[in-house]
Amino acid sequence: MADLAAVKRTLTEQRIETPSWAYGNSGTRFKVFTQPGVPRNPEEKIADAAAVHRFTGVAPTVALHIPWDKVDDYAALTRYAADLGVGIGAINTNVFQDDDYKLGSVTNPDPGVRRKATDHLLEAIEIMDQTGSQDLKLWFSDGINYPGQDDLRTRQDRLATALRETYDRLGPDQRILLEYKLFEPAFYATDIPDWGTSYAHCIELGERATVCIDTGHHAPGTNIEFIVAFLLRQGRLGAFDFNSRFYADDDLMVGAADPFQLFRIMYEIVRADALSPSQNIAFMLDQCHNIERKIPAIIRSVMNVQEATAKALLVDRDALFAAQRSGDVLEANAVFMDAYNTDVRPLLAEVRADAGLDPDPVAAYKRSGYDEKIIADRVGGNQAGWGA
Ligand code: AOS
Ligand code: ZN
Ligand code: ZN
Repeated sequence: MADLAAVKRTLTEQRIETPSWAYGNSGTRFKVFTQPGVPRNPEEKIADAAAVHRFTGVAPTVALHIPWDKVDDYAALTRYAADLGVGIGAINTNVFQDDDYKLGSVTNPDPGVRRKATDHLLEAIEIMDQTGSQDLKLWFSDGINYPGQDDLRTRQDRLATALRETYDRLGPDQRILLEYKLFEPAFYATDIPDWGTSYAHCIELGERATVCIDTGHHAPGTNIEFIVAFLLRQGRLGAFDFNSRFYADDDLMVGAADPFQLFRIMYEIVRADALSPSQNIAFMLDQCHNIERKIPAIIRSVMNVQEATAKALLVDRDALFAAQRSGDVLEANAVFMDAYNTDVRPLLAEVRADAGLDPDPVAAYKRSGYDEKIIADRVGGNQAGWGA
């Protein structure tokens, strides 16, 4: 049996990072639906992230995206966040939004565009110096649409050159989170399409380069928990971008489409003792709430991660390992499924009550009046930046 007191302690220590862009308006390429009360500036996004933290107690950092969250004074923004009870987390870069990047950013055939893109990555590290962030999150939309459009191998060389320059600029406590994505916006070949490509570049760069797994960035049917287990074993799992998907990069609430997959992922984390903040794995959300209210959706997402984690912690590992060693296939599977099939909501309600929180964060948020207040106060909220 899992030790319940230890499970509760671990759940109290869990940390989940929310993304600034999830608080803004978003949509698909067909339509961005605006919502009343959405943030008009980075400060208001941070205020919403702080609200999520107040109700959940486990979301103390917010990831920024440059230039969507560009301000003149990042040290002041960091102090503003601290006053609201949150910290600035990963700095996300954007080398996909300018016309210049039509043929790629750091892999573009034009050296001038490559320079511009790399300079943006270096600028993001300067911002990290001011916010105290340790994580530089890199996602490249780079790729090609047609066979022969550009040289696949040369593009890898260009990518490696830009990554090297960026890595060499990192401070001693900073690291790279290198994200991969199978396709979109490039439809034939993406320059970092999978975890293996990201991992190989990380190995080439050095130990402060780690892989970021966005759960929506795989081919259907990919066994993501295998990737998690593999990268953890190699010490190269840096972060998650959690979300869920039915088809492609849907960016829906994590745990909504496939809570069982989320449980299997969290089991590998627990199995590797990698949940504690001291293990330095950033559990981030990367979601868009196109049709639902954003703050309660983010609270729900945080709770979904907590529920999957609680179930993973409840796996009776002694019994599981014993069944595995003896080759008892059905018993091993039964032990695993027992944990998954446990209703952990009462346990999490207790964990929250013990921490002085409302046991039902979504209901507490609804009662709080925060939603009504932002709707009244904020007129003319901004789009997150894009519709993905
Ligand atoms: C894009 O598909 C990726 O998931 C990115 O991580 C992210 O959504 C974007 O870069 C916003 O920062
Ligand atoms: Zn992502
Ligand atoms: Zn994505």
